[in-house]
Amino acid sequence: MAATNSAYGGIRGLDNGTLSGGDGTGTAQFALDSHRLALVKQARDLTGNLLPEGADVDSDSEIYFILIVENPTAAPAPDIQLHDPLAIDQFQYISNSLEMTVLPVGSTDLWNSPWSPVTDAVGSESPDDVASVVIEEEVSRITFGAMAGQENASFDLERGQRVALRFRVRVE
Ligand SMILES: [Ca+2]
Repeated sequence: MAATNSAYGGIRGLDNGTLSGGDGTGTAQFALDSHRLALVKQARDLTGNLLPEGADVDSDSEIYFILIVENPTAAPAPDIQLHDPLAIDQFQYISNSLEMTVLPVGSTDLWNSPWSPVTDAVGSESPDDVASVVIEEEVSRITFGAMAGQENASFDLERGQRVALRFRVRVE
């Protein structure tokens, strides 16, 4: 979505020319581009095969969930935040299985890219890294980025990059 915005006054006392005509039609127009970054969630088996949507999975089997966000824009996307609540009666989070990777948009082999471990912990006084898992009575909350209530380190996604977070669950 792009919108051309007009500034209707000088900025900090600087006459930027926008007041000609008094309607913002002066020379100092600027454009604001805002993009909603798409979030993709995948389910894969333990060897990385993509499970089709609605696929049956056996009780007690383990699968991966992968959350992927791409920034195809020409500007960095600051402060990416993801929240994936898992109902415990459906999926049991496998402890210490969080991993992340960052790679260029369009690269095809996500599964075999280098994944780095991320801890389940939130951190005691300050975040220990960019993601964490908090197990509650009915929900496992997997979060990424500086989310209110479960603050991890913040994460900025550079332009043209894609970040993915993966973890294992056991199907109940
Ligand atoms: Ca952590």
